[in-house]
Amino acid sequence: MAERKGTAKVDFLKKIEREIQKKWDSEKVFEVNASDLEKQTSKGKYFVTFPYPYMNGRLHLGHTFSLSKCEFAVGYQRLKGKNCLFPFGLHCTGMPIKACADKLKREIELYGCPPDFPDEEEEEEEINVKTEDIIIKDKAKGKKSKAAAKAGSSKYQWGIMKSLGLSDEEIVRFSEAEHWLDYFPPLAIQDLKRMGLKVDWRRSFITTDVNPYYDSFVRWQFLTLRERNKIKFGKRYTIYSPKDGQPCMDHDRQTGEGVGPQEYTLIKLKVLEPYPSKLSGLKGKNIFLVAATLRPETMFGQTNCWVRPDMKYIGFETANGDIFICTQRAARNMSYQGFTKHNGVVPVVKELMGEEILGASLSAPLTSYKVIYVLPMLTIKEDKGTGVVTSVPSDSPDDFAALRDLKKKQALRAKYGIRDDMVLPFEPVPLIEIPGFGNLSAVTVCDELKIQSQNDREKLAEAKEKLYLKGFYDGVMLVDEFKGQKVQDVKKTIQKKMIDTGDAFVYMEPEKQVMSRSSDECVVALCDQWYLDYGEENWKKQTSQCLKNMETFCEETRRNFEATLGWLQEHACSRTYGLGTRLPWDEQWLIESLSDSTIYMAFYTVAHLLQGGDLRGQAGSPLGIRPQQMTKEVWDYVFFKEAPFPKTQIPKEKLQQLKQEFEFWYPVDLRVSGKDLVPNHLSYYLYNHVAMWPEQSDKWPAAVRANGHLLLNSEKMSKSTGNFLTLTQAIDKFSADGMRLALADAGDTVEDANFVEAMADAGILRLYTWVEWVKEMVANWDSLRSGPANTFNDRVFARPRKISTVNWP
Ligand code: A2H
Repeated sequence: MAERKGTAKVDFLKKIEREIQKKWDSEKVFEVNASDLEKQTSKGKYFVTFPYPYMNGRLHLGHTFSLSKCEFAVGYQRLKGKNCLFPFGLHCTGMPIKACADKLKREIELYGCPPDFPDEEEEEEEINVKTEDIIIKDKAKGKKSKAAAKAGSSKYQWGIMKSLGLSDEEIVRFSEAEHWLDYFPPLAIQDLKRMGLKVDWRRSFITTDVNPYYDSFVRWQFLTLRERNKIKFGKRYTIYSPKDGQPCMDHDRQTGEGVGPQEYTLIKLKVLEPYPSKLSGLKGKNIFLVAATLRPETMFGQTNCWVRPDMKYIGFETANGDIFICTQRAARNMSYQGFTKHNGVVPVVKELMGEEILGASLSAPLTSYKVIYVLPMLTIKEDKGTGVVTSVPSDSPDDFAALRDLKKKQALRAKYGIRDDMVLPFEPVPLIEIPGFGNLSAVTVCDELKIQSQNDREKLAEAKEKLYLKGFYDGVMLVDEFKGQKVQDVKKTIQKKMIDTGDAFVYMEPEKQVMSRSSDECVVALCDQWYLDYGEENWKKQTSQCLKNMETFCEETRRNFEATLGWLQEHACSRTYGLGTRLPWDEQWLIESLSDSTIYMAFYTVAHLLQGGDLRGQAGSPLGIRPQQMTKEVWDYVFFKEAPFPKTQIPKEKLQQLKQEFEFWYPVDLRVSGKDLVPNHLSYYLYNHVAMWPEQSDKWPAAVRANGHLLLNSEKMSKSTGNFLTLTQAIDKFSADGMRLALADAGDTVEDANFVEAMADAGILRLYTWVEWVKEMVANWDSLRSGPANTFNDRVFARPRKISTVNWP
C-alpha cells in the first residue's frame, strides 16, 4: 500500500462527522416510538435488521459491508418519508467466548502471570481448551514465545489478546467470560456510532442470561415451540467432538461449517475359516470386514472385497463380541454410535496392514457368489468410510476398473499373492438397467470413456458423475425379487432387509472432515438431544410458503433457500458448555447460538421499554416492568394478536404499549447478511417465524438480502496476511463517509464484493471539493445571478416535470 499523503482533508471530514453525530445523538433523531408515529399520517414503516455480531472481537470491514446494506436501505426509505427502525443487538451466546476465557485461565495457571511461555516454534499443533494436551506438550522448551506472543502470531490466547493492543493487566481480566461481555459490546457500539449508523440504540442488548429480559424472551420462545411440538428429545446422529464431550455445531468449528452426518450402509462380510495367519489368534470369534456403501441395492452383484495393501486397519470387538475390521477412524465413529460395549471406547484386538489379509475368503450377503475374496485396490481413501470397499463391478466404475486391472495383469496378481481363481471366474452381474447405459452400466461407461486403469482418476470421476443421478432416478432393478422397480424406491427396502437379517448396519460419519475449535476431529455420535424438528413435513411446507412470498432480490439466494429446505432435518438446540439461556424445562441444558437468534427481532420492538437503554437490562424499565413479571402469558399477550389479557400486576395500558410497538413494526421488512448464513441462520429465521406466528403470515419475514464476501483491494481479507481492516481502522483512514462511498461501490450481488481503497480516497477528495464549492457559493451568494431561470441553458438542464409518455429517440 502506498504511503498515505497528508491527512488534512480526511481530518476535515471527520470533524464534520463528529459534530453531526453529536447533534443526532442529542436530538435523538433515530429513536422512534410506535406510539408517537401512529398518530402521524405516515407513508408506511420500514424495519431492517442485521444478524447481531458475535462479541469476541472488534467489528471488521466484512461486517461493515453487510450492515451497510441495512444502513443504505434505511437511509433511502427515510428519504421517502417512511418511519424507519434499525435496531442493533450484540450476540454473546455459545462456546467461543467461554472457550477463549477458559483457555486464558489455563495458560495463566500453567505459565504464571504474565505467562512465561515455552518456545512456540517447535510446536506445530494448536493447544487445546479443556484438555490435558497442553501439559504434555509444553515441557521444557525455550523462550522465544514471548516475542511471538508480542507479534500477534501466537497460538496462545494471551498472545492473541496482546495483538489486540491490550496490556498485561487488562488481559488477565479476560480469563472471566463475563469480562468479554463488558469489553467488546461498548466498543462495537462506539465504532458503529462513528460510522454514523441510523440506529435506535435504546433497543440494543446483549444476549444470554446476563440480560434478564432477553433471557425471559428466549425462554418464552422455547416454551412456545415445545408446546407446539417443534422441539423433541431423543438420540440423534450429531456431529460431535469427543474432546469437548458434546455436539460441535457450526459456530464451534474450526473447519467444516455446514457439514452434516453422511449415512452409509455398513455391509458385514464374514471372514471364512481358515483365517489368514494374521488373524489366526482370533480363532473361534466371528470376524467381519465391514464395508461402507452408498448403494445397498447393488449388493446382489458383489464379486470381491477391496482393501488397500499399504493402509493400516484394526480389528476391534463389538458389543456382542464379534470382531469388525476397518480403519481406526471409522471404528472411532462407530464407538459413538452404539457399536461397542462402552460409548467412545474402541477395544482394539488386532492391528494389521491391508496386505496381511489379501486373499482371505469371505461370505457376503445377497450376492450369488458363495465365496468372494479380499483383493487389493490402490485408490481407497483413508479418510472415507471404513477403508473396506465392497466391489460391484457391474455398477461401480471404480470397482470395474480395479477388477479388470487384476484380471489383465498377471504380474499385479503375483505381486500381491492373489491366485487366479480368486479373480478370473468373477464376472460383473447384471442388476440394474439404466436407460442409455444398459444392464452393466459401469462396464459401458468405462468402455465409452476408454478408461485404462483404476488410476485414471479424472475419467473415473467423470464416469461416476454420468452414472450417479441417472442410476438413482431412472435405474430399474433386474434381480428377481425387485424386478421392474425403480432404484430410488427399493434402496431403503433393501437396506432394511439386510439390517433386519443382521447382515448390515447404518453407519454415519461427517460427510467431510470437521475440526472443532478445540482442534479435535469430530465424529458422528448418537447423542441425547433436544432438537428442533426442521424436517417435520408441515413445518417445512409452511416455511416454503413463507419463502415463496419473500423477496430475495436474486434467484441464487432463493435457490439456496430452496435447497436448504430440501435437506434440512433436525437441529440440535441444546448444549452443555458455553453461555446462553437455559432450557426452561431442563435447566442442565443451554440453548445454543443458532437457536436463540431466530425471532429476537420481535424483542427489538419492545426492548427499549423494558430494559431502559442498558445492554444488560439493568437500568430500570421506563414502564416499571420487572423481568420476573414477563411471564409466558405476558409475552403471549404482547406478541400474539389473539392471546387473552394475562393475570398480571402490570397495568393494561403498559402492556398495550408493548403490543402496539410490535404490531406497528412487525414484520421485518429487510434482513441483510452474508450469503453463508442462508443454509443455517436465515433458514432457521424463516422456520421459527412460521412456528411462532403460524396463523399470521403478515408477521413473516418480508425480504432477505444475502451478499457475497468482501474482498479488500481485490484480495481476500485475512488477519494473517495483514490485508485486513477493522471498522474503526477504516474510519480512521477514510472517514466514515469516505468508507461508506467505497462500501456503496463495492458490489450488490451474491458474488464477492470488492472494497477498493483508491475509491475511498477518491471519495474523500470529492466530498472535500464539494464542501469547498458549497462554501465558495455561499460566500459569493450576492454576486450570483438571480431572476427567472429561463435562459436556453436553464431550459436544457431543467428537470422535466413528468417523464411519462414521451418516446425518447
Ligand atoms: B460404493 P463417497 Cl455399485 N475410498 O458402494 C474409496 N471409495 C470408497 C471408500 C474409500 N475409503 N469407502 C467407500 N467407497 C466407495 C458400491 C457402489 C459405490 C456402487 C457404485 C458407486 C459407488 C459398491 N462399491 O460409489 O465418497 C463405496 O462404493 C460411488 C461414489 O462417500 C461407496 O459406495 O461419495 C462410495 O465409494 C462412497 O463414496
